[in-house]
Amino acid sequence: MGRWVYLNGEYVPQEEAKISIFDHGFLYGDGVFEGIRAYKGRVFRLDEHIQRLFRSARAISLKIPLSPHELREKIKEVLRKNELKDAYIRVVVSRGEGDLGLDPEKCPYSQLIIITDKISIYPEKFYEEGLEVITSSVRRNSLSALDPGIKSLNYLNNILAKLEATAKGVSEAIMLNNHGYVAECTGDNLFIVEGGVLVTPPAWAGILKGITRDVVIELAREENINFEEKVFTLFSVYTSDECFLTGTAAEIIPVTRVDGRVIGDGRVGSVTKILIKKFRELTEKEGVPIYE
Ligand code: PXG
Repeated sequence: MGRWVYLNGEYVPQEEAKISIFDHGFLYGDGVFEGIRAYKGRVFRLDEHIQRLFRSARAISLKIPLSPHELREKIKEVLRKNELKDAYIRVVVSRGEGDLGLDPEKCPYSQLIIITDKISIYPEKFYEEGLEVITSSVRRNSLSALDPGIKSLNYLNNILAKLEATAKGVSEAIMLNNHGYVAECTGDNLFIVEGGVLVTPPAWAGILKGITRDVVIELAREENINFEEKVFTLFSVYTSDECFLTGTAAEIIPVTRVDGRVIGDGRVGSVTKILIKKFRELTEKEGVPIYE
């Protein structure tokens, strides 16, 4: 089904959208990206995603060839051109074409791509019964090597953990940081509930600060759910009352089994249920309109 892709200032049919084999995004994973979602004609937390993209780019000294405002308008334009209302939006900025060496200075033009597609949602069963996850033997990148706060095109760290998850027949894996504390999952942040308190690792534990994570923290405040950002180990996960993951694609997804241990009573907990309900309500009413 022919969709349009935005590629460096032009609209190209997606099957004809090509980038150079000398692009450093391809050669070295040198670039940044965002995964954004639109619900019923509105883009959810668009400005937050754009802000994170610009911050990721700044962290690697990468120039984005549009202003945040221009990018915002372009994203809406691509969605309109493809007549999408519920969509997954992938914005990719790569270092662009250079030579075979590492030097980013040899790449004069960064490349900006906006891909939009239908969203493939997880089966409703996962939200009702919870997901089983494992802990990966692959540690999350250390803050001093490649800060996980940068949403870079270099996702091999996460892919290695994902391989382990799929090899064990599950769809997500918990990644610990170099010190053995829980960081996050391969494409989702992690929360636990212990003694009525909602807990998630802080940014300095070495995580991507998820937009969905921020929304959950906001919702918890509104619902008077006690919340704490702190580091914890797998022991806290195994002994938690509730556990769930958050991400743009997954939204809020309950976890009921970790490394073969049953979490809480094995059913989706009450705090998780409230947050899922509130999150869904928010996605229905909030967001930047595409067609206005
Ligand atoms: N941690 C990591 C490492 C991520 O990549 C999240 C947390 C959640 O962040 P947001 O802002 O989405 O709440 C992510 C983002 C996919 C896919 O197709 C998902 C992400 C990245 C790339 C692809 O499932 N998740």
